[in-house]
Amino acid sequence: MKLNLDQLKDINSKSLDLHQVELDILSQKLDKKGINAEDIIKDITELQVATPSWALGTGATRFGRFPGGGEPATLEEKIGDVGILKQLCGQTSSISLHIPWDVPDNAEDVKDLAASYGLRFDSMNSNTFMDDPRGLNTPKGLSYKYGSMCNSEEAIREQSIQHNIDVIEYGKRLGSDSLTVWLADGSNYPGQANFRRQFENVQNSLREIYKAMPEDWYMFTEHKPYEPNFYSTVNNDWGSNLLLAKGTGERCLCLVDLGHHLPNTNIEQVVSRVIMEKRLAGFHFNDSKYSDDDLTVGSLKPYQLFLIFNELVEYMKGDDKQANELAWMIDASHNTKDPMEDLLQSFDAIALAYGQALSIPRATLTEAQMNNDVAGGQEIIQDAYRTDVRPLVREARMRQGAAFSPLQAYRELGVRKELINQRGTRVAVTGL
Ligand code: LRH
Ligand code: MN
Ligand code: MN
Repeated sequence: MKLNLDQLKDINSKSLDLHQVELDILSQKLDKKGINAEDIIKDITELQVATPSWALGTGATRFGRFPGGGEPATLEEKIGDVGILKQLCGQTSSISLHIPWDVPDNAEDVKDLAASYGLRFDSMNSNTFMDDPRGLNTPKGLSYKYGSMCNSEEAIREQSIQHNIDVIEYGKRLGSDSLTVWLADGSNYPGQANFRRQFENVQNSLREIYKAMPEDWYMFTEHKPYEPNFYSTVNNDWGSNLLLAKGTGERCLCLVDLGHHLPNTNIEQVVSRVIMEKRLAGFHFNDSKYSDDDLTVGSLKPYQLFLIFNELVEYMKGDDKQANELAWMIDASHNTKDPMEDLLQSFDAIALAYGQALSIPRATLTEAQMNNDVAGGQEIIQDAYRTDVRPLVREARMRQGAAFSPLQAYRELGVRKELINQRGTRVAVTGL
């Protein structure tokens, strides 16, 4: 299903006059702070965030699942859904796959189909945290019950290395250029495993996979302190992640998933440290209250998201070219929302946080910091956070032919209803 662009234009035109007034006022306000609204609009347009293929169907908790209708059942349909999201918000132009949840057997056709929607393939995710019932991630038929790369059994370690190499092969055919490795490896009880031995096994396995990557590929390692192992995980925090990345190779970088931190962790500071070490890969955006809740981006801690973008903007506006290569992705899962609506809200939250961070007068902030003006520094940051940058986000969308308010347009155009008409009330197959 492709949306009719004229319809989007018609919907926008209803609020065009008011938008223009709001944009003018905001541009003047920013101008007073020495900030050019046009620059922010351009930057917002350029920030493209990948959609994960597993977020297009209704998620679940371990207690149940409440799927809606019209969900995509095949990779082709998932690509179609991302195409719709792109048309609506203009903020996503790539899709990230999890093998074996979405296996592109016909990679060339799938690549062409994606290209017809203006989409490419983002980072490839391997999966050694479950045993696929079809055996698609267990080439030797062995179980990952006690871990994959950390496993005490060499054959299982070899199997997980092979699975990752298989994922790289799929990715090569799809035109991807990175592999994301998140490991569930760890232990559930003290005494179950030796921390050091597990870490060394993982480190050695990552090195083997790294050797199998094409020379222009990157490996992203993703840390997480708990779940599904609840006593220890091997790649538990940013420090371990950094050790693994450095021990693996130059093109191994650290991915930050916003839900993968212990309560009250200062994530923006973690981001700053990893940037300092030139090892930031990018993000899995989501939000959480308690743990890895995978809730809609910016739904609970929008200020934290803004502060993270504050660090990122400083990095992106600096001299390091690597900052232009960051991998942006949403990693959310929705049990009680239409997944497409949730994704649209997530894209919106990202654009707003980015726009707000871009509206911080950096030189003035540095001056306050250098003068130990504590209250002054806080004022500058909070003034930017309290600035309503929605007119800039709307303008960025309009210039791309997308909708002022993607969620509203999605509803007005009856997209879900149309998808239910086409696909029926069946539900998507995802691994979550
Ligand atoms: C692990 C994780 C990781 C997986 C995804 C499904 O919690 O964040 O990125 O690939 O969830
Ligand atoms: Mn993640
Ligand atoms: Mn997660």
